[in-house]
Amino acid sequence: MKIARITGKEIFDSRGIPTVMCEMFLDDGTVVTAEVPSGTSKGDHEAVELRDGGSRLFGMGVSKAIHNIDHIIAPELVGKTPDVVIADALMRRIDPTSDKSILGANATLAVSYAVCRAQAAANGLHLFELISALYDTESVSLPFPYFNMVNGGAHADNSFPIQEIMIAPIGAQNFRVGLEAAMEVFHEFQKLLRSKGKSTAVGQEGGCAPTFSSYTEPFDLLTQAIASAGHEGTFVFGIDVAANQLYDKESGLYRWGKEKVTTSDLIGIYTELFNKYSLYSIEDGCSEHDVAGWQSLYAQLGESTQIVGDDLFVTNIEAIARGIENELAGAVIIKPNQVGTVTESLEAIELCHQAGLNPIISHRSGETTDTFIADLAVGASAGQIKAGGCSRGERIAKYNRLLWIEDMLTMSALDDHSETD
Ligand code: 2PG
Ligand code: MG
Repeated sequence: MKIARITGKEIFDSRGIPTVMCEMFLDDGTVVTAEVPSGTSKGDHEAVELRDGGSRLFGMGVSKAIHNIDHIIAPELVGKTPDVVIADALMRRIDPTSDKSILGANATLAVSYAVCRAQAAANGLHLFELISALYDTESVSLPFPYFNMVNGGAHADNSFPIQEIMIAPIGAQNFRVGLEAAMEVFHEFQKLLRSKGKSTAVGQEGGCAPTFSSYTEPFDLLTQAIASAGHEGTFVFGIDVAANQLYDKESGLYRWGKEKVTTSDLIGIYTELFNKYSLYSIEDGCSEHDVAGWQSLYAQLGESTQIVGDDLFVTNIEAIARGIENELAGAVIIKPNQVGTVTESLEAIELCHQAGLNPIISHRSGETTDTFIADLAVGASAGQIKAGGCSRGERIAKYNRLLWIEDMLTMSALDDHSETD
């Protein structure tokens, strides 16, 4: 099967901001599509999202990226067999910059995702099976999920300093059971907020975003909601502080509510949260510009809790390698749009696995209903995923895809079992 036509399209993400879609036609009539996400709180060294500038759509249009798909990338791929390793290598040759600033990572990732789907279709594989073959995994597994319950920081207007409070079903025996329990907690949490006269409106990632009286209040309310849902002992907490957003490079201080705090004050807050609640994972606890802060955070809490780098690493293998060398973190957020191709995302996952770091596949705050990351998490057996809250279609789409994959894997395990009986 060969690629017959590729077109880029400007669509909108879950925030109402333009993003890129790629439509790919194969010569047997198969059509696949792919849509890319976009972040609100970004690392300084993420690959470039090409935007038009000017006044249309506040300068956020992506027609330049679409032009690059239609007129630069498509002519090179049309007539060829869909092969993501070859396609990604070709795009990296056309744009050898370290940040994809020529083609735009929004253009390259849309094509990279679409080529994967086309290659899977051409070979009669599910997307996660293709990714598993590319990554050479011996067996695939469902990821351990982090469900976003509270949105703050740049993802909401509630002045809550922590961008995300997540709950993770450590006691669930499979993905479906964990998701069901999280849904029950979410509804109990909304009920509780309502009873306290607080808003149940959600932020960008589907977690609630009311005003809280202290930084510990949401943890107390969530603990109560977990108990009312009958799931005591099932969940641990994860947070993404997205501390880049709180950091002042001049003073070296962090904004924490109305206060300004030092790195060691901040680590003190995390230690308090760790001691009081089951804080299992802390993402971007320090700014990427506070490397000494990362070192002391990891040295102080790295043994007892998962210290995760997102803006610090931006899915870039050189940055991850520096993190390993300098002992900055024990886990790495993997966001394909931070690097711009599936191949580079898999390289980053591989480096983590080799070095004993935990890769965590992640959505962005600006999402579409594209579910590629669900297949990526399973196919590369990444181990963990964060894909948003228990509301908003673009978040639930990923969880529904994971439910579907789990069912497929269960059915095929049952089939294998009955064949050997
Ligand atoms: C993050 C992400 C996703 P954004 O910081 O981890 O939760 O947010 O896409 O805004 O960077
Ligand atoms: Mg983050």
